[in-house]
Amino acid sequence: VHDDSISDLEEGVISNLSSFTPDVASITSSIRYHAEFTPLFSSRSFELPEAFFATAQSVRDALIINWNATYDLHEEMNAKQAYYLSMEFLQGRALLNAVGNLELTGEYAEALGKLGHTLESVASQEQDAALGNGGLGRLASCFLDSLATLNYPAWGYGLRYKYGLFKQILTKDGQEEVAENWLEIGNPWEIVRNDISYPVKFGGKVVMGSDGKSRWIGGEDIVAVAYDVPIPGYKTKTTINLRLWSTKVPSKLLDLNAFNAGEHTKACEAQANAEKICYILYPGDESEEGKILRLKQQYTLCSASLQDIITRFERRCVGNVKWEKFPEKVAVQMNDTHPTLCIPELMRILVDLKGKTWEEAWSITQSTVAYTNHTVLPEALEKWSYELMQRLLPRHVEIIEMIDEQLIQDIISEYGTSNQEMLEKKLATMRILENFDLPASVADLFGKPKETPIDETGEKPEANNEVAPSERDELKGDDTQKNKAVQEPVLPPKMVRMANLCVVGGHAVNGVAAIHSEIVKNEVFNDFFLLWPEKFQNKTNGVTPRRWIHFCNPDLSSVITKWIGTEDWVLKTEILAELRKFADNKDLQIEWRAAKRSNKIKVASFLKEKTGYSVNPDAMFDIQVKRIHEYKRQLLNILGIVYRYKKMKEMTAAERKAKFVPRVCIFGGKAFSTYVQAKRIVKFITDVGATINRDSDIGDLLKVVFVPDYNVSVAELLIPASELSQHISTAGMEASGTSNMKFAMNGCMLIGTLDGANVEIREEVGEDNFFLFGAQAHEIAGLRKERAAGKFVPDERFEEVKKFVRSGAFGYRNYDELIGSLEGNEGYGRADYFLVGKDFPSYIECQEEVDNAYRDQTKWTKMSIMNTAGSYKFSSDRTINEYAKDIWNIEPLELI
Ligand code: GPQ
Repeated sequence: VHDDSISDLEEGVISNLSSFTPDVASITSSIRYHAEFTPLFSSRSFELPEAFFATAQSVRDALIINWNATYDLHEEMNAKQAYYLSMEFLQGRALLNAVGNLELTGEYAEALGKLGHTLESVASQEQDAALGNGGLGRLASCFLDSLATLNYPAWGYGLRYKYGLFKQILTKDGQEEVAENWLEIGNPWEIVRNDISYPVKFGGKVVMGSDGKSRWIGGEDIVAVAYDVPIPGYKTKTTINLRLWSTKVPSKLLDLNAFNAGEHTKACEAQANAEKICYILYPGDESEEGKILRLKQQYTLCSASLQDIITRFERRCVGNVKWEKFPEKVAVQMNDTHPTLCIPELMRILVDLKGKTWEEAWSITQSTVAYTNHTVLPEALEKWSYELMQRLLPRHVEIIEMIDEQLIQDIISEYGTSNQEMLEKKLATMRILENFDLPASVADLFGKPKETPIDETGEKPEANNEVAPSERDELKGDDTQKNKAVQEPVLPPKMVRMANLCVVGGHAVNGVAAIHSEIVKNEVFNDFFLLWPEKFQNKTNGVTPRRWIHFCNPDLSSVITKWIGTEDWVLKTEILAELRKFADNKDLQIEWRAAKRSNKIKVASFLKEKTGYSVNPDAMFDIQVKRIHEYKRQLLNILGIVYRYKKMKEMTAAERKAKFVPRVCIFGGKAFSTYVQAKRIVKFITDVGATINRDSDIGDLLKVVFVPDYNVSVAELLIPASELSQHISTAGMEASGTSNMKFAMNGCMLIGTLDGANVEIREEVGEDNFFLFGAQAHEIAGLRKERAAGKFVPDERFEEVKKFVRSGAFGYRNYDELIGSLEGNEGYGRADYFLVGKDFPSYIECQEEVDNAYRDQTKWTKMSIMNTAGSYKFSSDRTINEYAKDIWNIEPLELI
């Protein structure tokens, strides 16, 4: 039992549970026991979903034994521990993963068989835990799996949102969002820790105490309560902890007087305000958000987690606390800028509460925290209004101001003051505070008091001066603001740049793929890189091979194990490279294709059930699943399909058959609820599908299906069945991508640009086994300039496809805005910012190559094998080992 001593009673229970032996008989009786004693359900029947809950509870018992043992080991060894702080964990379902990691899949299947169920049907009852939006959240979950598997002393910290990511429903009008109450029937995996809670405060003011120290007083008090989720490693007892915070009102604040006087509403107000913080996951994906609630969420995560980490550190020091040793015991990783407040919060605790000097606290903080950047999109680099932050976190703002001042001094001492123009530019890009006067301490160095220039872009106006692309529509419609700006110029708002604070306050900054880390160094944070080159690193993302091949694709997994002769590849993915030796072997090829086909059959029946469309499992399954975003260019994919359809319609049936390989084009992904253009894309894809799928001339030659409500479980079904997957972002814009890795592992060919991790995947699987097209990252800025200057001459095939859409081939609604965005006319923002028109010709030519390759199934199967064989680098085990060694300095600790 964590964080306090074990009572005699609990000890008795634990020793009793330890006798839980994982044979079929004891598993059966454990499931029966839980079916009977889970008060939610009647004991007379053992039906779904009761069967799921009882099974999950029985698995949970086994996890808790290992979880406690892991905790005790960490406590006893007092080794350095890493903490991964993330606003998102996209865990998906846990049951099959847990029994698989415990190596009890066969036993549970047999036990459930005896009780009249299959493990699969029981597992399918579980709700996806969708406490994340997309890649960033799923990466955090893959990292937890690897941390546990590799026996690292490490925990995750996050928030327990009552409502996770919305459920997507597709209607005739496009996407609709419905709240999904994933906790409604209970979450069997969490353990509520009413014994572990911390106060968190907002607002109030800062006063100077008689001891000369700042004190933060008054304001709104809430309490963060821990909910623990055990995370089992694969083939190891190590079971680490994901601690999620939920918020409530401190009991002393429940207004009893008001309650007694019958004013129930008032009494509950504070409670509602506190609980609201963890009510809902912010449904954004790489877009800026400015609501107080989001800042409260971020601060709750940082404050509660740091208090918890510090409590543990102090306890493990057993009466001999040496704060300078803190970085030798604790590493904190900030998953993007969302947990940036860790930096001022750790400073506040050390200086205000633990009596450290500023210099001591700064050195401890810097050596403890590190920052991962996940995007170069300017609108996603978080900035907070200074005024708002001051209202909510007045003491933190003081601390941030001091860090900013210290940074200014560092910059001046590095560059001197002789070249004032250069210095001003540096300050303008690097300062944490934006649109601020220089602090008095340095202002006189500049002759006269000066405002720092407003232009934040420094040397690269074209890289950063853009209007946030995803916000274009919203800006376009807002005439009032435009007019106002003309009439009375307003002062630019004072902002706090969280990314700059992260770079300054941490000891390491990393990008998530080689090309992305280069862009981070040479563009996004170039001035910081020139000042502190040693801070910058690359950590190419990875995915867990357990969930993303071994468990989700058992058929292919058995084929791999059979041919390599060992199952060790699940832990040591480099062994997958041995498949290369057999890539031409006919027998392997037959087995390989059979595995793929059985996965395709499952998907075909899933598509029928979800969308009503019937698809031919012998057609090529061509998939693009990811968040809907203009930079990910689902529009390029669907326009390619429209072009293909138009060509088919111009041919005779025989010509069509000779020219085109039958394809099922599958889309999936959610659009941010206010991202108008993304929602138009969803609607357009479903409209195109509706027309093509009922066209009897076309039949099985082309089907277009949009799978509703794409989530982790849907991914686990689709990825093993895919033959071609699309990763076609405008070069330089996708930080890494992680589904590209999952597809390659499952023997799927990629069509893609030289962007994110595609670059490294192509290197590993070989150029011949990757369909490459499109402009390269270094060309993009020039192409955009050319485009804006009206110098771009579109390919006639691009003109043709746009004209076809406009002709009403798929109805008329919405298409003006969509097609207009590719032309930049009628106020639809910058002309084709994502360069769909530029890449269209090379894209459709590349798709012809895909057809040609697919016709030769022997060749295609070999390419497929080469993709799995070359995917070994993309295991999150490799990524986590790199973080552990290069950033966290932690060592594995194994339970025996
Ligand atoms: N990513 Cl900043 C997200 O999913 N959400 C975000 O808010 C940000 C980044 C993604 C990014 O787009 C992908 O390219 C990465 O593969 C992924 O993070 C994990 O690094």
